[in-house]
Amino acid sequence: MIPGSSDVLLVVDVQVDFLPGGALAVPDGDAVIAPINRLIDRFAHVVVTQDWHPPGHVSFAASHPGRAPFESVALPHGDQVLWPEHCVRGTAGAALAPELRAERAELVIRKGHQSGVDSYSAFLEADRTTPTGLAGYLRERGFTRVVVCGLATNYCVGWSALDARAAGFDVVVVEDAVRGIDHKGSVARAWAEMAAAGVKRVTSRMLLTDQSQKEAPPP
Ligand code: VGL
Ligand code: ZN
Repeated sequence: MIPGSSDVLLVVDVQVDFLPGGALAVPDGDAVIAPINRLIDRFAHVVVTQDWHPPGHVSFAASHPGRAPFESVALPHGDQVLWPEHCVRGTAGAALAPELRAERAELVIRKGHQSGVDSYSAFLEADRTTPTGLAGYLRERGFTRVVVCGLATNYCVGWSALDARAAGFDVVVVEDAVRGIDHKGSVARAWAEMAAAGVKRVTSRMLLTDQSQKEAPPP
């Protein structure tokens, strides 16, 4: 499982607003930072995403008079969960977590930047037709395996993993380097959907320790 030159680490939305104290805090969200930093040290190639919304974005409950966060609304392209205002482009909350070793990222991809369309996925916007360009970038760079970590398991991580699979990549999600926004078993459902699509689930230890050494016969 040791990362090689055709592997890319995809670090999803490790941003101030998704950490404890943030506008849309993921419970225990800051716990992903230490394992992700260890992974960043081991990968030759790192891509980072940022949820990056304009003010008044369609995913904000405040943009829909009379609606509250965590309700859903029907949009022309499908149902949209409404969120507290978060990750407004250029604000402190939209910044990457300061402790994240993001300087190693070769690409930062921003998503959800159209005012009328959300994008949980790093690959395809919520209209399910507008690409972000990430699949083409990864293909052109010759990457074949995408290792996904970050926030939140059942939204941006899960959708990105499924879309990476659909785009033809081998996909691995690092279970101790993700956290979810659990709601009536939705994190477990996200893991089941990923497994059904052929997404592999590993621990960061499996990527950081050379398994071949363990299997070697004792001297
Ligand atoms: C996310 C909800 C709204 C995420 C982004 O990063 O998982 N969740 N916007
Ligand atoms: Zn968002």
